Amino acid sequence: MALKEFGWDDCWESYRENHSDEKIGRIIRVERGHMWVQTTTTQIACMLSGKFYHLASESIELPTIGDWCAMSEPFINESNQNAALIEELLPRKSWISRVASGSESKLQIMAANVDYAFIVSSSNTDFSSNRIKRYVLLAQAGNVTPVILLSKIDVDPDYQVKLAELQEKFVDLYILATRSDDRQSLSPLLDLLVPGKTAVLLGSSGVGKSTITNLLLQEQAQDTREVREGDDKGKHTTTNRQLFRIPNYGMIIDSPGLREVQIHAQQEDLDELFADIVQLAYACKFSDCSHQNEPGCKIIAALDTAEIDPEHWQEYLKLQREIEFLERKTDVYKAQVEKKKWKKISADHQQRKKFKKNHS
Ligand SMILES: Nc1nc2c(ncn2[C@@H]2O[C@H](COP(=O)(O)OP(=O)(O)OP(=O)(O)O)[C@@H](O)[C@H]2O)c(=O)[nH]1
Ligand SMILES: [Mg+2]
Ligand SMILES: [Zn+2]
Repeated sequence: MALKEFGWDDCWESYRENHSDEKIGRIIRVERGHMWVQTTTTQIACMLSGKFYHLASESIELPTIGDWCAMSEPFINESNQNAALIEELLPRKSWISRVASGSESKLQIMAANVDYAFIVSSSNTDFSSNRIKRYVLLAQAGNVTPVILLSKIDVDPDYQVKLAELQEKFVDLYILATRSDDRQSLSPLLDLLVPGKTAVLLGSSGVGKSTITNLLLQEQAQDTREVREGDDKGKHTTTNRQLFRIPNYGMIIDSPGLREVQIHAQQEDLDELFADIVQLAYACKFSDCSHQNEPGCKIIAALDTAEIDPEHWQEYLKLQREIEFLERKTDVYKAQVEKKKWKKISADHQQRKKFKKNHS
């Protein structure tokens, strides 16, 4: 099988000079720390080489689903399987990040080298276009094209209202209403998923990500489970991350549902949630007021007269610190990616110069 069928792109071509084809592969399954890599000839169980061990478990430098990597010579592991070590992580062209669980301030890469994020939200009482907005921003921040899927429309007679709201809010985005009893409702996704393209399914537990995976693959590849009665919450049925190739089309990654806290907020969301504070701050005497001790500060005044609740204000400050931290982290990561690209480009340039010199 050719690497291109798994999404290999010319941007990584220079790595093929350093590693033979059979030692390059894409991570297609991640389950409780175990990984499987697809190469041109086989799927192989992989462990991380020592150089990754000093990294913390939430590090963005750890290989993840969708990553391209270079491996060691294969060997036989303790369960008598063919195995290899992942020795090098190839630069990512795109990514989906989240806030690592149990931490407010660490970024983790959930999926790499994806072209589309299929943001799934079911058409029920839990529907929230603000949550969808967060996912959209998350995808765009990682160079991924967001596509919105309004799922389970068969159980919502009013789904057209939600669809209209989405179309109005996300004018430039592709939005699709889907139902699991009609596979045709998903066929526009296949038009996007031409061979070589990869999409990742994102959304809360129970919205139907694995159901969509199975419908696209036309087989029962992933388990699906009833949602909880009463509040429509899913049961975190999917626990692994897996990349599937759709025969004659591109690839789809199914992953566990995300908890809301793990989608990091952006400044705009904050402003929407704390419109009262934003409005007051706008009226402060100095436009760069820090709301600590400046004269003419409307926030201090409002706190004094209890017009705003101190807890509300503290919550705002806390979220703002968090957002600033995450934005800095994301910027650092982006800069690293750019630098790597730049290094590679200049290395290519040097090589070409050398080649010219030797052959002229
Ligand atoms: N009526 C209806 N039910 C659906 C639809 N899509 C999925 N379901 C049901 O919703 C439940 C949850 O679907 P899953 O595909 O397991 O959801 P998931 O997003 O993969 O959930 P996690 O793996 O927990 O993240 C299952 O019982 C599905 O049969 C739909 O379009 N209509
Ligand atoms: Mg699932
Ligand atoms: Zn102020």
